[in-house]
Amino acid sequence: MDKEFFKEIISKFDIKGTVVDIEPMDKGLINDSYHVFTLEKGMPEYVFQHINNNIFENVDLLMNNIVAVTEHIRKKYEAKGIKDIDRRVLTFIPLKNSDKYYYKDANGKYWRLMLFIPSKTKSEVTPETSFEVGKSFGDFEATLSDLKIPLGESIPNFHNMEFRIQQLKDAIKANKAQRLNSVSELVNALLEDEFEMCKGERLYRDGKLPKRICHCDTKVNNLLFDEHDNVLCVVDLDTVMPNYVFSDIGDFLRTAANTSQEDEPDTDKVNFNLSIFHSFIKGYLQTAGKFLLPIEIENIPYATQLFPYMQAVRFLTDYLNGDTYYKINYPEHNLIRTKNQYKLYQSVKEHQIHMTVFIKECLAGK
Ligand code: GN1
Ligand code: MG
Repeated sequence: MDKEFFKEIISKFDIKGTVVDIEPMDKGLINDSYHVFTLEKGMPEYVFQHINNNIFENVDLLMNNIVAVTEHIRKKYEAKGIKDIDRRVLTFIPLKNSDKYYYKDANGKYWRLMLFIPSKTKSEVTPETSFEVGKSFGDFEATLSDLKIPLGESIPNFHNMEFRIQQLKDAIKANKAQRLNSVSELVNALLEDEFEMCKGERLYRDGKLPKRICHCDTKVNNLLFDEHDNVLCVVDLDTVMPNYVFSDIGDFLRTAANTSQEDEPDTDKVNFNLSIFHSFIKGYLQTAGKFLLPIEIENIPYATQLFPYMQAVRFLTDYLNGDTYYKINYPEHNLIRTKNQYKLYQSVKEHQIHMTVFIKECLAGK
């Protein structure tokens, strides 16, 4: 980390106070983040981030999305008289004398700056926290449901299952890393369920399923909590884009309701945790239930299956391509992840009827 270089870039932004120190923050696999300290008491601290434009290719679109979203949330909170707004929504800092919210350096790297929010994060959930998380992500969608500015897709086709299947098929055809032989069984098993899992895209084409503004990376570590463990703020807004609500339901449960980590090699340890499902869905329906259509609610069990399935397809695609997208710690890492997610997918499948009954009971207020 070149502090002097960073200071130079930070000085392009419209900051208050004098930068005294910059420390790396350990959050995020995709963007690198740094905590910026200022000299004067009472001046804000900042988070300085390098935006990974290999993944987010259109930084202009990305930052327009984020600014539209945060300004909308801020206005609604102000109208509601919510206090402490600077801790409840991210505040991005523009460049000096400009309406641009990112800086492109001479090497073509992109940077942004936002206010630092003193808070806690969590990497694990309990049924209690899952309920709060469900409420928060449902509320996030509800708050953005009347945003008039159209958002772009910061990663085109990010959660489009048909597109992800096509990428897998392309990877199979190219067999770049010469690994196809060793995974043919897994490939066949995944492709067997392709039609069923692409249901969302068909419902959308038939005009039955809407796209709404979703977070699309609903992990518990993308929420900030206050000192009393109440949710303060939804962060990591890079993937906020129009999508099916399935994304926000499915990706949370994929990560939080797995009884192990997504790269646990022993698949016997991988199971679907129903109590996390129950509490998340209860919380989510409390805030999102107001605007969801019956078709979205009916398909919550499908959404819950879809995400481990999609993730297995994405990990396997990367494995076949020679590990170019996800960071790996050892050669078979993506294969281990694929097997893990496939096992989770199977475990979720076993609970389909239970999930459907639970949702009905929830709506009936039981
Ligand atoms: C990536 O970096 P992280 O963990 O927030 C990926 C997600 C995957 C996840 C799998 C932009 O997210 O979609 O579900 O890895 N994000 C992007 O661990 O591709
Ligand atoms: Mg993320």
